[in-house]
Amino acid sequence: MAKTALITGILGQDGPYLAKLLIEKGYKVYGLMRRYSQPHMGNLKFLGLDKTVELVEGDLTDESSLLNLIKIVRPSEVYNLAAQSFVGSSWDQAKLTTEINSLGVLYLLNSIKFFSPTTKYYQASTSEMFGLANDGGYQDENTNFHPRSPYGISKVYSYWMTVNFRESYGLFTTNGILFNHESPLRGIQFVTRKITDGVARIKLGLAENIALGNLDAKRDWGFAGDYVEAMYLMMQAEQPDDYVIGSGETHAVSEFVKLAFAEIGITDWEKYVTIDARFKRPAEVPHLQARASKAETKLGWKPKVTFQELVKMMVEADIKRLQK
Ligand code: NAP
Ligand code: G4F
Repeated sequence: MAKTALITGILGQDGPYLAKLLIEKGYKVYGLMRRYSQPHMGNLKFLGLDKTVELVEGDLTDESSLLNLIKIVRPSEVYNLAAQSFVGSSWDQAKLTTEINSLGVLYLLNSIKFFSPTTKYYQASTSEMFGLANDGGYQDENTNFHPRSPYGISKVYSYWMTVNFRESYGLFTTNGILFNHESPLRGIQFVTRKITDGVARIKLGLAENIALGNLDAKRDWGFAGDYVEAMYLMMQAEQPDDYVIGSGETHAVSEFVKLAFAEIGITDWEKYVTIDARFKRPAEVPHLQARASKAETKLGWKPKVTFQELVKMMVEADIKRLQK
């Protein structure tokens, strides 16, 4: 019998990459989407998956929709990728962020506990939970949490709820604590896509500059296609556990900008970037850098795409997209 997987957040960035991987491995994949007046299938289409993933309706804020779904589908694995995932909006929409990212996880875990306790559960946890905390400049599974945004706080709740369902009820639940990962499917409001889209527009004469916020923040950036492999590996491990996933390298936003402009032959990038206070945050996470040695040792996971390759891939994809 083919394994079945339910992926929430199927229309976002990670959902389609994960669906592709699981379909290649022979899974039947269900994708949870909320109700739309006009569904946006762009990311699924980009990977040629719009006809192979079976879309099911539901919403993380609606407990009964999740109870029904788990009762009917009883998937082998649930990958909970759905979230209000944009840190910048989480101050103004703190309640909604909490309802989706925290309570939504509780509803989903309860649905599994009641109707399909053998289902394995993956929780999309995040390096934002570390916030200000680090150990000698790095973050790993033993680093304390000091979240800096309502988003980070909402994810600390879901992290611990995921651990608690494992400890209380013996469910197979696992947290992937993923550092920033990007791709041509990244939402346009996140800084990497905003930069690569802006650079592509400047190259094609469609824009003159890019307005950004804090250029000094440092992130550990990788490629989403590599990171979904880590999600899959965590779910195949003999015992459920929690893993930090990242590249181990950190770069300032300004370095990303510099490399992206270099891809179109511009070296004096400062002339094309304006600083706009609207894109600065009430509290910043200044430095993220993963120590992902546990994932390497226990899962055999390592990222393949380098930072430079990622920037190039995203700039090229945006130029191509705009030329169309
Ligand atoms: P994304 O592109 O923002 O996708 C999130 C998806 O969740 C969207 O498709 C969204 O639907 C869906 N969603 C939001 N609210 C929902 C609700 N109430 N019910 C059902 N679906 C809902 O995020 P991503 O980059 O793929 O990230 C996937 C997950 O990993 C997220 O949980 C994120 O917080 C976490 N994470 C991401 C990173 C990263 O660097 N990308 C790092 C660490 C952790 P719509 O399409 O309708 O908006
Ligand atoms: O691209 P960002 O919005 O991503 P952020 O806040 O690091 O969050 C992403 O990664 C998390 C994992 O660590 C995920 F959990 C989360 O869901 C999301 O995927 O911002 C990156 C950095 C920040 O320091 C921000 O202040 O870029 C800085 N920045 C500078 N100018 C900007 C801008 N960010 C955005 N979005 N827009 C700007 O104009």
